[in-house]
Amino acid sequence: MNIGITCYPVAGGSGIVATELGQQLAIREHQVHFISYALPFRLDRFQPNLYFHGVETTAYPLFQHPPYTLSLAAKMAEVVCQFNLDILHVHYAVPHATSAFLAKQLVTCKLPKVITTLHGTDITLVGADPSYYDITRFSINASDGITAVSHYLANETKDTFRIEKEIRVIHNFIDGTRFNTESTSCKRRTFADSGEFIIAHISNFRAVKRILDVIDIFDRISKVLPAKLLLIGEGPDAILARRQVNKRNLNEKVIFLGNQDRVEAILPLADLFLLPSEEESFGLAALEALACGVPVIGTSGTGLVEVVMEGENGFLFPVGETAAMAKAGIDLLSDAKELAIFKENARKMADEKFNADKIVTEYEDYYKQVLNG
Ligand code: GMT
Repeated sequence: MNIGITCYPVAGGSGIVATELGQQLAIREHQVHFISYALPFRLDRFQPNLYFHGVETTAYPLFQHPPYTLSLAAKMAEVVCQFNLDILHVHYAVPHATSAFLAKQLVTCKLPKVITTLHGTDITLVGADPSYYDITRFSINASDGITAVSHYLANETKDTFRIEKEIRVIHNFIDGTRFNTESTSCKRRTFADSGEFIIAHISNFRAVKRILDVIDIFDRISKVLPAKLLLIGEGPDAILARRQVNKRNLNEKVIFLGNQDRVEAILPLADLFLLPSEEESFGLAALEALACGVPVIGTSGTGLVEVVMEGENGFLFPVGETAAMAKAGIDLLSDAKELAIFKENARKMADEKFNADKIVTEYEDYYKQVLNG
């Protein structure tokens, strides 16, 4: 198939899933065309069957913000006809599904099928904002196919946007050749002294990730057990995190690593991963941790329930229950036998349920269904 993929090119779950899907589809000999304003994060090496088309926007004194949605639609239409695309697969509804709808009105060649993959905040935060609600609902409904990364998100979308069409659930996936218990050449001593546990968190440091909860959980754990906290990622709340670390005198114990494009080189060193988000449609970062053999503590009532198996490879608690999260972390880290079982379960489950082969086949099958529909 000839497939166009649009995503946000920056570090973040939706862009990572889109990029890795494109790379896997190219391995399966589909022709994959990325259309975005910059080369996606993790699309960092040449690969046969994979192409990138940059979207240019023009500044003009009248524009407070150049209208990217329009430039993207025009570029999509151009690439559709030039490369005979069968499918335009857009990741993150706002504004990509709208651009794809516009592109379909523009093309003068064979019409592509538009598939929109919903990732999370495009529904729960941005799309639900009154200023975007109607256009997001319209654009989702106008898509030929809709997928969501969890049952939790599919249900949220149906409830919030009153969508009656089928929303196919296709979970996030993991390339086990990259993310595994041996995917690092780093030594534990790079970050921690002998006898210290390593606890990790990865996110875009937005409010939804509740970074202060991450620090509070770690603070409680580190009062009982020797431990270091690795904070990976950047974002608006990084400054809050630094202030909180200072305030709690945790400077010696917390290491800010910023954005990292090879998190698989760090994750296998960790003993525990924290993701106490307010909302999490799936939790790709948690899956990456599990694949590297790291148990997860996160929030219940989110899509994490589809990733973390309570009492087997992690624990989930209601949002904000940091004392209970810390206690679960302390109990697990204090029991070497149990911790080893959780680590093994984590790796095994990630590999069995969310391996790239299985999930990419689900996308391929869905493409075929939409093309024939
Ligand atoms: O986690 C983020 O805020 C980034 C966001 C994105 O769209 O880039 O991630 C969302 O998509 C990921 C990939 O499908 C999911 O695994 C994350 O759970 C989801 N984030 C939220 O729902 C907060």
